[in-house]
Amino acid sequence: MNEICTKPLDAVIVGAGFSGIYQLYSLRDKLGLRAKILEAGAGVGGTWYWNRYPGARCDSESHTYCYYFNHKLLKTWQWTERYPGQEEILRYLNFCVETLNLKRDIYLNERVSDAAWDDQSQVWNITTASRNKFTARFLITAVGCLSSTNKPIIDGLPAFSGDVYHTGHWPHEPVRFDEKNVAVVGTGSSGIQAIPEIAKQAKKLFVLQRTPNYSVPARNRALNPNFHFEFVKKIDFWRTKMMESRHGHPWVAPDREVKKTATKKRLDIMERAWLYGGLSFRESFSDVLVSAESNEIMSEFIRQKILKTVINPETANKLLPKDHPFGTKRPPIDTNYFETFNRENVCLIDLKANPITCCEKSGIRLKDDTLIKTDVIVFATGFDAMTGSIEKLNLRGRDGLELSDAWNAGPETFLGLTVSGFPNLFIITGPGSPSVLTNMPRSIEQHVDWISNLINHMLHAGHAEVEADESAARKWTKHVTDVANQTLLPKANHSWYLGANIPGKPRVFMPYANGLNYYRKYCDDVAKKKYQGLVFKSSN
Ligand code: N01
Repeated sequence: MNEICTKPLDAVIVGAGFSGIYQLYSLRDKLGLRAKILEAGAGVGGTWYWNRYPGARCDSESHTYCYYFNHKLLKTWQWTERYPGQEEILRYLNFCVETLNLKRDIYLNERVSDAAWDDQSQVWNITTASRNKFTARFLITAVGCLSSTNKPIIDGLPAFSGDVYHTGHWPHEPVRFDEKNVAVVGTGSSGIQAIPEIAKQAKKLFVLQRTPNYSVPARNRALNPNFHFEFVKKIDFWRTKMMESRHGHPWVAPDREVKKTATKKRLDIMERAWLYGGLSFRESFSDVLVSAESNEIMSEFIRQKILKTVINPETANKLLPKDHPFGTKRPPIDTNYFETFNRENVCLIDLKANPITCCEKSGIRLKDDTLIKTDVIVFATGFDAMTGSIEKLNLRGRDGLELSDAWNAGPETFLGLTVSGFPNLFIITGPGSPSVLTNMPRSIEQHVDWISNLINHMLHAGHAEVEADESAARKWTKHVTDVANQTLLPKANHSWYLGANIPGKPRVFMPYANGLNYYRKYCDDVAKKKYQGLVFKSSN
């Protein structure tokens, strides 16, 4: 444990995941500032520190899911699989911290419990759960978009005598399911990854599904050792390709529409993309997220794949996603998800037809009075996404304004990065930025560079404070909604993109849907125009 620094700092960064690590490096090693990370966990890694459930794996391809800002990191680290698994990503992030010599500026086991802006001294006063206090001129939240777990409130759950886990807060000790009956609640990306792995071990696995989900095969594979050397030779090519794309992945949808492509041709295209696997399937055409007619053709293609894969027709029918267009909820990619329902030890329960009424000592009771006898319940029920982890920091801005009050009707930001009334606060991948719609490391590097350039600008110009102009933030937030409404994305009215998975959360489409390429140009333009949309103030 590092000795706690009580001297005033230039910056406190909250969180030691992908964003916090690069932000610390940028402020400390590029700008020469005194910066520290406060991290709630006992190790670095963020998402990849907490999400240790069986099958946890990234859905971005490994050579794209890493830092690009440092050639040494890129050259040295070699990924072993097409999609990196949790354990490998966590090792990678620890390797980056070691290589960049960042450890001494990261305080672990320090969960920020509140932070208040002091208008007089123009600093943030930050307190952690262990009652340590920090003062810093800049406060940067790097808490991730999917960190605050959503565990449903079910009557009687405390009386359940078995083990209860949440995929987003998985124990560090190995969890064994052998000879056990297991119930998994939730079939989002986490459930879809965990279910095939748990099914291999459990005596009996009950999958409790509320909404059937689309999923595309990942087609993970080991990487040929030459892959790394070829990739490193063309780093600039890969970087440019990703930064000029909509989603920060190294592909751009060709200029062709599903509905205008002849039936045989579009089937061939979809078959090829299905065989190749992964998220690029969605990008086989340009209009999947804007034309309901085109989307339905692709959605039906996936439904037919499910019907062909799952042997029991009743189970197959229950698995068919029908109430939202493909891609309007975050599309999972899987390894043998639908195939798992052909195993004799796996039983699918349709919670829409037969909801959970309560938990009892020995299991989960359903509306038709069935008792699912289980030894373990795994909640794969997601997160209070995008705003949950930021609001948990109990931020108080100018005049004691609480962030949860400022965001009462939904998050309002300028570019997803700054909030009016909260001086010198920056949010990495905040609501109103492309974040969760993109390959995260690309969005993170763009955010960190932009924030660091702005801080550098302030240091040179002698500004003491910066915050979003109120009308610029309002305008940006309206633009975020308008852009989403031009797509099919808000059509999945139970999606966490809209906050709909959390009871009482305002229904606002939170990520910026216009693409990383467009967003990046917008941010650059704001900087070029002397940070139009931001308000600066000098020292008191
Ligand atoms: O969470 P989710 P997740 N009773 O919210 C169900 C990223 N990620 O952890 O659809 C019963 O998507 C809920 O049902 P419904 C990725 O961005 C990435 O799986 O709301 N069920 C749904 O089925 C992803 O999108 C990777 O009706 C309840 C499930 O639980 C995000 O994290 C891997 C319920 C929650 O799905 C979140 O994914 C994993 C209740 N009360 C995660 N409440 C990769 O990189 C919720 N559900 C591959």
